[in-house]
Amino acid sequence: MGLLDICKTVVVYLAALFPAPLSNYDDHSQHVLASWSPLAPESSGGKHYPTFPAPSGPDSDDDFFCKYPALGKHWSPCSSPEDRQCWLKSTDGSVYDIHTDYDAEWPESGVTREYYIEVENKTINADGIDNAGGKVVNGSYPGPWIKACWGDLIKVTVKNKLQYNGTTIHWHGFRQLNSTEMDGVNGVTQCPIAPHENFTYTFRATQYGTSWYHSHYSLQYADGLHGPITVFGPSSANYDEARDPIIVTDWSHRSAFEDWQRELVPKPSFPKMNSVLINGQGNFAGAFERNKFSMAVERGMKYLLRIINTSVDTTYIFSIDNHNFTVMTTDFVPIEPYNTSHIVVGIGQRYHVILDAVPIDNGALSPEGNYWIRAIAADGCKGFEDGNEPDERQGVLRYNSSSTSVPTSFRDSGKDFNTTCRDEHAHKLHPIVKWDVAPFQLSSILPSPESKWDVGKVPHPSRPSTNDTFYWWALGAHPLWLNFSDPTLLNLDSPATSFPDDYVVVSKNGTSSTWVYLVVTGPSGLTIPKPGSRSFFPVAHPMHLHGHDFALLAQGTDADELNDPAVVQSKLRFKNPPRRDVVLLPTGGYVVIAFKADNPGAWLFHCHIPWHASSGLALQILERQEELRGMMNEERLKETRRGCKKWEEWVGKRENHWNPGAPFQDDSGI
Ligand SMILES: *[C@@H]1O[C@H](CO)[C@@H](O)[C@H](O)[C@H]1NC(C)=O
Ligand SMILES: *[C@@H]1O[C@H](CO)[C@@H](O)[C@H](O)[C@H]1NC(C)=O
Ligand SMILES: *[C@@H]1O[C@H](CO)[C@@H](O)[C@H](O)[C@H]1NC(C)=O
Ligand SMILES: *[C@@H]1O[C@H](CO)[C@@H](O)[C@H](O)[C@H]1NC(C)=O
Ligand SMILES: *[C@@H]1O[C@H](CO)[C@@H](O)[C@H](O)[C@H]1NC(C)=O
Ligand SMILES: *[C@@H]1O[C@H](CO)[C@@H](O)[C@H](O)[C@H]1NC(C)=O
Ligand SMILES: *[C@@H]1O[C@H](CO)[C@@H](O)[C@H](O)[C@H]1NC(C)=O
Ligand SMILES: *[C@@H]1O[C@H](CO)[C@@H](O)[C@H](O)[C@H]1NC(C)=O
Ligand SMILES: *[C@@H]1O[C@H](CO)[C@@H](O)[C@H](O)[C@H]1NC(C)=O
Ligand SMILES: *[C@@H]1O[C@H](CO)[C@@H](O)[C@H](O)[C@H]1NC(C)=O
Ligand SMILES: *[C@@H]1O[C@H](CO)[C@@H](O)[C@H](O)[C@H]1NC(C)=O
Ligand SMILES: *[C@@H]1O[C@H](CO)[C@@H](O)[C@H](O)[C@H]1NC(C)=O
Ligand SMILES: [Cu+2]
Repeated sequence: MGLLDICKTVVVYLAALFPAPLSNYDDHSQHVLASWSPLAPESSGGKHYPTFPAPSGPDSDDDFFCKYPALGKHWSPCSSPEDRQCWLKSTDGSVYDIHTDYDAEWPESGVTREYYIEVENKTINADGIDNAGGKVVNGSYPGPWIKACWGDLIKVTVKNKLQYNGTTIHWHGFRQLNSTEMDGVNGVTQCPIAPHENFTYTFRATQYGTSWYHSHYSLQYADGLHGPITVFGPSSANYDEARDPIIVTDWSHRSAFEDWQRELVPKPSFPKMNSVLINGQGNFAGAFERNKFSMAVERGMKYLLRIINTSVDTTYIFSIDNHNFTVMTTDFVPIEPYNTSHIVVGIGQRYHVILDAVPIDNGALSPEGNYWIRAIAADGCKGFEDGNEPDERQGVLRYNSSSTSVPTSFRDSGKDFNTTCRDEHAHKLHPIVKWDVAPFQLSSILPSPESKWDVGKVPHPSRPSTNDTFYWWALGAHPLWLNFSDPTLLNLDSPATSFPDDYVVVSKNGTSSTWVYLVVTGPSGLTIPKPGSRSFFPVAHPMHLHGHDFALLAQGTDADELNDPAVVQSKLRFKNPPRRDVVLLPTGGYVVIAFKADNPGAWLFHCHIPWHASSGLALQILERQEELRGMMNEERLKETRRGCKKWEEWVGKRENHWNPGAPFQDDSGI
């Protein structure tokens, strides 16, 4: 096929795809910068470039297109139901596909996806009971779906309409390569956005897949302040049609700010959740049967499902009766596809799976063609009162979209179905773009307090409203406690050692090929706290690193194994280990992770259970401070400084006019 033919093909394709005038584009949710006009390539100097509908699914507005004006006419789209591995190909044989090393290259599209979102108070009734302390994005829970295509620049202006809280938005799992100031962590990369003010986040989608954005201000995300975000790109397995994200979460009827104080006293009064929701819908004690999430499918089709766990305190096992899935990503990392009947989704974790819409009972439909979609709270990782666990039957898969009947299907009772709290087994997770991690001797890093962290509880006598009977979670001796007004990124001239102990700054230098290794343990040890000493509790923690995917070298259920480093050494996987951005630290166990020092920045590493993060279970990696200081020139820090100025003005005013003298910050800040 000649060049001209390809151009013609693209034009014909375009004509077929753009029946309506392009002004449709300029809708409320997204604006594509109009330096070019996709509908009229001829009128813009005969410039052609790949334009094609994103696999966004029938449930949402289906006029979202990926466009690559910067690539030009030699490129064409190559994703089809028969080949989802391909994304873009050029006449000279180059491709962007599932094998592209997205750490190093991505298609720079030349497109900026602009969004504007507002953060506000709202009473949320998700399951039949009001939560008056709700906080939401654009009035909806979960917030609007933010979309972009692989290589786009994403630009989101966030306006804070809360009366009494600052806010920030963190783009979970986005690497923020060369854009650490856009990571959205107050006290680390910025000051909180003051009430009535805004902040514009600009960053490139170098990875693709599904994630979520959420507030990193104190406990806000638990009150509803989050939403899904997808970067469209290739897939390791084929599907016919994509569906909207499926967001599974636990839910409480009270604001997390009310429950927070209960975390700071010993068991059993720690905060409990009330129900489970799929896409913001659930039913508490049968109150709201009609609200159940439902998904209609056509027999024989293959669907891409995007599953996100935005929980506060619960790991779920996701399954659909009589159906298996093909799993093809972990977080933002494409993997060799594997089949399973159920998937364990930890807090903050995401999976792209393919649902083959053929029930597996000899292929026969159940009489009504309806099957339960289950979100089972994992044994050992549920944030509910004992005996008060919500119904696991949280949604319905319907082969007949007009049917309203209640499924009578049963959970797969096969031997494989295991509801223990754990991650998906590492041996199943093989990234397509492989990393070979440089081997190292565990015995050489274990003694280093900068490399080995033991999750425990410590007294925190200097904090407001605490005394020695209150225990704070920490990765080391010091629970994290940030100063909202004084982010790390505005202190790069200070030596790493001069940061307050409360900032838990861990300095890592090197080059892009230097590996950083971290060992994190959750010893069981003492269960009865002793005043003045560190104590350990057997609790699982989903640990999340900002700024990087990490390789999971080992994950074990017994931290004592590390007493003999040789035992664990032999278990370390260096050749293409699983890779992701959230890992479950098993109860009483350990994880060994590694990442490349290829992204100078200040990156939080923390437990994703809000109560634990608020009480200090976090540290920050200050990666290549010298280069970072060079990168963060005044031009780049303009938005950061503007935000801090507004924040300080508001804090000053607030102290004069609202509850003067009260301690303002009630937790670590994150
Ligand atoms: C959020 O709401 C504002 C105000 O109504 C609107 O302008 C904006 O487009 C909305 N954003 C999204 C992503 O839907
Ligand atoms: C927002 O919620 C807080 C606490 O839940 C409440 O004190 C405040 O009045 C609310 N503000 C608005 C504007 O609704
Ligand atoms: C944030 O707002 C909540 C009410 O929704 C309040 O309880 C809390 O103290 C506020 N905290 C900060 C640090 O703004
Ligand atoms: C990092 O970003 C800045 C501006 O945002 C740009 O000038 C610089 O070239 C980038 N550096 C790299 C290594 O990409
Ligand atoms: C953001 O705030 C600035 C300064 O307060 C203001 O000039 C600008 O119009 C605001 N932008 C939006 C989108 O609200
Ligand atoms: C979400 O993550 C939490 C914590 O790891 C876990 O307990 C829960 O089962 C997960 N939910 C799903 C749907 O996987
Ligand atoms: C998964 O199951 C499907 C049938 O549902 C089959 O076509 C496919 O080959 C299987 N994939 C793997 C990786 O086993
Ligand atoms: C579904 O997956 C399970 C493994 O998790 C396997 O034992 C079973 O054979 C699969 N069923 C089909 C029809 O693929
Ligand atoms: C689908 O469900 C509707 C409502 O229950 C029913 O009237 C219709 O016959 C069903 N269609 C099929 C093909 O079973
Ligand atoms: C479930 O998985 C856990 C952890 O992997 C394992 O210890 C346990 O034996 C399994 N249970 C069954 C019934 O297979
Ligand atoms: C300290 O904790 C004890 C036990 O919970 C409580 O009785 C006491 O009032 C607390 N003191 C302060 C100053 O909070
Ligand atoms: C990393 O470099 C910074 C800046 O040069 C220095 O202050 C810090 O001590 C170094 N960190 C380590 C662990 O050597
Ligand atoms: Cu935790």
